[in-house]
Amino acid sequence: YEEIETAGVGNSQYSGKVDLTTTASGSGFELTDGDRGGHKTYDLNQGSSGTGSLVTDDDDTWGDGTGDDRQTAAVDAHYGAALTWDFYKSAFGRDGIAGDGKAAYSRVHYGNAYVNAFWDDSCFCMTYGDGADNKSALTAVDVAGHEMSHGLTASTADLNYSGESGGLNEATSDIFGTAVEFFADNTTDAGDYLIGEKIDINGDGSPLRYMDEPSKDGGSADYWDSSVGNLDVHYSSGVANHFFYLLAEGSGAKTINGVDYDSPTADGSTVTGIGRDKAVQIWYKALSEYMTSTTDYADARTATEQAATDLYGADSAELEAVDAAWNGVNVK
Ligand code: ASN
Ligand code: ZN
Ligand code: CA
Repeated sequence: YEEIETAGVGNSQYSGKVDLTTTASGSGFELTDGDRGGHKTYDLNQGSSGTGSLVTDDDDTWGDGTGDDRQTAAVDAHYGAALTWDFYKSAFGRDGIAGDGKAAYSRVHYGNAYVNAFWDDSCFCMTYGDGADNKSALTAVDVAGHEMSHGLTASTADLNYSGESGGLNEATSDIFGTAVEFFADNTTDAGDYLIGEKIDINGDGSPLRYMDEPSKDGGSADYWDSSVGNLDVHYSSGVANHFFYLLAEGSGAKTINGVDYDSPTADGSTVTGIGRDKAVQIWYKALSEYMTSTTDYADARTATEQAATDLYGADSAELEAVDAAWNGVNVK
C-alpha cells in the first residue's frame, strides 16, 4: 500500500501541545515524518543498541505530557527533529542535515537513568536518555537541536571533537540548538540563551550552560587564552557561545523573553549586537564554507569575518560587530 502522511497531535513534556507529522500504518499510525525525509522515532525500551521498536499509536494522539508515559519522550524527540529540519530549511534553505533531503532518526528511552543525549554519525541518528529519575528525558528542543546539529557539523566543517576545534563543534550545536528554540515560537519555547534549562539536569532548576556568561556553569571559559584547548569541549565551547551572544545581543544587561542576561567582555569594551538572525547566518556560512576539521579560535575569527564580508560587505556594521565580539572574548 501507499504510505499516507497524517496530522498527529502530541502532548509533549517540554513544549506543550504540538503538531506531529505521522504516517498511517495498518489500522493505526507510526512516528514516521513523511514531510521531512521520513524521519522515524524509535523506543529503545531501556536498551542501548539497535533501534528497538518504531513508536506507534491507535488514534494519532500521542503522549500525555508527563515523564510517566512512554510515548511522551517520543513526542518531544519527533517534534524537536521536525523543528530543527524546518529551521534549517527556513534559515538556510537546507534540505536536512546533509542537505540531501535524507532524514536521520531518533531513539528515546536509551539505557537506565541515563542523563545524556548524543548524536552518532555512524548511524546518522540521535539518542536520548531518560534522566536520573527515568522521567525527565533529555528531549527539550534546544537539546534536540543541539544533537541534530552535530550531524550538520559533521557534514560541513567536520570540526575535530577535541582541542579548540572541539569547542567550536560544541558551540555550533549550542548556537543552532538555541536558534531552533527561538524558531519554535510556541507558548512554552519562548527562546533563551540557556542550554537545557527545561530538563533540570542539575536537579536545582539551573541550566546546563549559559551563553551570555558561560563561566556561570562553573567550568566553561568566558574568554580565550592559550590553555582553552585543554578543557573539555563542553567548556572550551564557552568562548564561541559567548562570542555568538555578544554578536547577536551585545554586551551588558538585557532582558529577553523574561530572562535577564548581563554579558561581560574581556577588556570592558562595549559590543553592539546585530540581532540573532544575522548572527546565525554568519555562523552558518562560516561553518559550511570556511571552517575545516582543524579550525581553531583564531581561524574561526577569520572564517566569520569572511562570512560577514560575503553577506554584508567589507564596510558593513555587521563585519565591525564580528570583530568587536571576538575582541570581547579575547580572540585577536
Ligand atoms: N550530550 C553531549 C553532546 O552532545 C554528548 C557528548 O558529550 N558528546 O555534546
Ligand atoms: Zn554536543
Ligand atoms: Ca534553551
